[in-house]
Amino acid sequence: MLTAEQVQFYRDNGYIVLRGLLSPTEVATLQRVTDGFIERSRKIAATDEVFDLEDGHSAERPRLRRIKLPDKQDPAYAATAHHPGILAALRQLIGPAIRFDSMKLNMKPGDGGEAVEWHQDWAFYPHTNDDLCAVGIMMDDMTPENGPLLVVPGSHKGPILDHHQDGVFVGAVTDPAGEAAFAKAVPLLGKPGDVSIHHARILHASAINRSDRHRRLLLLQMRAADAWPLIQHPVSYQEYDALMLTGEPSVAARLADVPVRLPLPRAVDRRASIFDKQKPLKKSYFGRASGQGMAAMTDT
Ligand SMILES: O=C(O)CCC(=O)C(=O)O
Repeated sequence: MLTAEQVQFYRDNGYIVLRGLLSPTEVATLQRVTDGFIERSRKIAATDEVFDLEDGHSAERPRLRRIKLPDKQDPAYAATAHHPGILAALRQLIGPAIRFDSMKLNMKPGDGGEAVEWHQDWAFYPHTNDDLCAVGIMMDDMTPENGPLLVVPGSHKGPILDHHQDGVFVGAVTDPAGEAAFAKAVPLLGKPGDVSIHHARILHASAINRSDRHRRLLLLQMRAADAWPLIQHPVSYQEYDALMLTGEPSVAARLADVPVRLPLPRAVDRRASIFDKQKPLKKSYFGRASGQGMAAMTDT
């Protein structure tokens, strides 16, 4: 149960970190399953439907940056969407009826795991109202060095910045106005089992992993049941209904006065990972681990 102060903090700032929401046993299970995927990735040479690999990945030095749709890959991941502590918090933050959207496991291997450039999730999937958030389950220590999530407090109440370059959606803020806001970012540090929740409109990013250890963050995208997607419509009503986690589904979409920019036209397929969507970016905020081809605006 969140306190009234915690709920107000989320409303004002657009994020919250909840300590120890997952038990040590629950986290150990996720870590063990994930270690198994890292081992399996040694046999994979190129990004596929499950494994999203950094350049330079090899059997000797696996560079797995994302497990795609982890809920479809192992029941331990799928179970996190039904976690009672997470659902209880979400009921207080976005309402009694909650629908699952999707899940991803972002890895950032040690010694240079890739940055995620500044963006607002809302720019990727606007809905009829903005009671949407991403739940981040920390599977490792999140430290200043290993590329923790960075968020700009209060930016969820601001505009949706331009995520287009040369007229196509590139999944990262290209509006120079963003830079003043990025300077106000705070890192979401924590321990395995801590959980962050950030609003779909908040400006966020994460830097290169400069430690020698993994930084693994399981991200669950959640939405109020009456928030309906403005694009990427569900394949069927039945399938959409099956995504309900708690409360009653509704066909009465709630319309809110929210800023919307559609992520169109697209530079790459909409199912591509954020790493591939952001690849065409000419100007990187964090630079590239390899140092090739990009001038970093800052080096964090
Ligand atoms: O893994 C991270 O640090 C951030 C990922 C993120 O924001 C995203 O995938 O939308």
